[in-house]
Amino acid sequence: MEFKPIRNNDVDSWKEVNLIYNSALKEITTKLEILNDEFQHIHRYNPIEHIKSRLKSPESIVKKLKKHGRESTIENMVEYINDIAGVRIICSFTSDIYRIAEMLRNQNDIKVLSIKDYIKTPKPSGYKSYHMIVSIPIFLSDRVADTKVEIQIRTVAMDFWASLEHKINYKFEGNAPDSIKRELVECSKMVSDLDERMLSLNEEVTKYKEKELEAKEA
Ligand code: 0O2
Repeated sequence: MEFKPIRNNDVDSWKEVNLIYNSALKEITTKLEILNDEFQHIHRYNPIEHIKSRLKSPESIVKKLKKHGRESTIENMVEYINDIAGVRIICSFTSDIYRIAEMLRNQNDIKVLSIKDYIKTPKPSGYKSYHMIVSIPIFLSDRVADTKVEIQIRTVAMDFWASLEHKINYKFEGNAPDSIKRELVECSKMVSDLDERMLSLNEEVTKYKEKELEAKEA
C-alpha cells in the first residue's frame, strides 16, 4: 500500500514522513552495498565508487510544490514529490550505470515507477545522469508502507560536471550568461568523450589481465 501519513497533527505527520523516507534511504543504501560486495566477490571489481543519500529539505519541498501549483500539505508532498528521499550512486564507467540499474530492477521488492535516461538523451544544459523513481516497502509494526525513492546513477565525470553546473546555476539564480551555458555544453561533450575513452581503456586492461591469467593456467 502506498505510504500515507496516519498521525492526526502536522508535527506528528511530518515526523512520520521523516521516519519512513529515512528508512527507505537505509533500505536502498543497504541493498546497494550488498550488491557491490557481491559484485566484488564474483568479479573482483566494485562497480560503485560511492553512494550519497539525502532527504529533501522542507524549503525545497515547499518550493517544488509551489512550482507544480500545489498547496503545501503533507498529503501533497507524499503524492507529488518523487525525490523526498534521494540516493546518488557514483560509478567509474558508463557500463556500470546500466549494470547497477539492472541489478536494482531485478530485486523483487523494488518496483520501478519511472526511468529518465539523460545519458542516452542529455538535457539541453548538457546534464547527463540515469534517473529511476522506485518504490520500496517499509515494514512497520502495523502496516507496510510503499515509499518512493529517486535514484540518480552517474559516472565520476558526470557528477563533477553536475555539481559545478549546479553551483553556477545557484550563483546566477538560474540565469547564467549564454557564454557560460555554451561552455558547460562543451564541457559536457568532453565528459562524454572522457567517459568513452576511460571505458575503452579499462576494457583493454581487462583483456590483458584475462590473457595473462590464461597464460598462467596453460
Ligand atoms: P535538487 O535540489 O537536486 O533536489 P521531478 O523531480 O520529476 O518533479 P524533474 O525536473 O522532471 O522533476 O526531474 P528530473 O529531470 O529527473 O530532475 C530531478 C533532479 O535531477 C533535480 O532535482 C536535480 O538534482 C537533477 N537535475 C536535473 N536536471 C539537472 C541539470 O540540468 N543540472 C543539474 N546539475 N542537476 C539536474 P531538483 O529537485 O531539481 O533539485
